[in-house]
Amino acid sequence: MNYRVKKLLDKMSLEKIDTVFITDEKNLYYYSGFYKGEGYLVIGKDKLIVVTDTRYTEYASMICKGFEVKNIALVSPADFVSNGEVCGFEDQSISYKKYSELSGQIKNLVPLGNMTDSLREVKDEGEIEFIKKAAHITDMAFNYICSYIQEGVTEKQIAAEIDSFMKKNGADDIAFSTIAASGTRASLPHAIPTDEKVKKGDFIVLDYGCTVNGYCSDMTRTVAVGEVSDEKREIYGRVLEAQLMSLNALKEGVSGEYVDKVARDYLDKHYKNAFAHSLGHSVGLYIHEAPNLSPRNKTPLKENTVITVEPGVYLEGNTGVRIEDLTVVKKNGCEILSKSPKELIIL
Ligand SMILES: [Mn+2]
Repeated sequence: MNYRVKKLLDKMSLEKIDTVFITDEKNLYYYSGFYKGEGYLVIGKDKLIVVTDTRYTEYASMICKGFEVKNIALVSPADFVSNGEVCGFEDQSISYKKYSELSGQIKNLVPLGNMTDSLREVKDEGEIEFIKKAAHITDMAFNYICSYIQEGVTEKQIAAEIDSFMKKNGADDIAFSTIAASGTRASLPHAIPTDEKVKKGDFIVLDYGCTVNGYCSDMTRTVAVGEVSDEKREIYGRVLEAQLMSLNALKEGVSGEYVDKVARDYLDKHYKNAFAHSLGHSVGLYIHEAPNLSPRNKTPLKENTVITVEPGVYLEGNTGVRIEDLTVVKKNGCEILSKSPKELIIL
């Protein structure tokens, strides 16, 4: 039995849950190795089952060590549960359709909250290796895109170049829709690339990442085109300073709230309320995972949490800057996985 399943069984026994149904696609992969498959897992003491359809049964038998594989057409969830058992379901992600099927068959059904997700918060060595590979491809793409960007290319063209570069260089896929926001649109933290052409004096916010073996990377850099005004240079310097200060504060045992506050207090002094989102989020099989670096996270951070540090300043109708690194929380600091330069680059 793999150590992830073992840890889950320990948690289940503490909560007095006999059997869990895992329906979340990423948790399916995390606990059984079943990548991009459809179906569900049944996990209990002496009970490790992958239920899937005939497109995947042979694959699942090869990949999911220690699991029995059942054909979804021939079984129903109730077949795996004996009378009186307490069963858990993933209430935070299950579809209403799947929930209806489960609850129609199983009496003692309880919501698991974040039990199955929370085990993914701390990454193991193998997971960190995949994330490092993804971060490396992301860095290579930054180097490439700096040679591509010039006056007259569009945001959409820039985004397409980044995406195809990453796929040609070993990424399985992009981790989320690439952001390339130029001109006044740089003030939109999650801008969608348009046909707008890059102009002299623009800032361009580039926020993108890729996946390797299902694990995501995430990085943001802001570059200037042609020339940069004193105002823009100053904003850039402040965001970089806030980012370096918060990277310095990040380590095991401090809270997400604390690290967020380091950047927020500094930026608020210079640009009141212009840092409009939280400082960072964990990254793993999902691009946004818990825990976060945010005013709402008062829990001490654990070693080997993979988390972003991404302060920004957004001035509506004017411009915006964000600088984001992907990091691993360590005992006495953090390891920065994003290696792309952070001094202001003028292309
Ligand atoms: Mn991010």
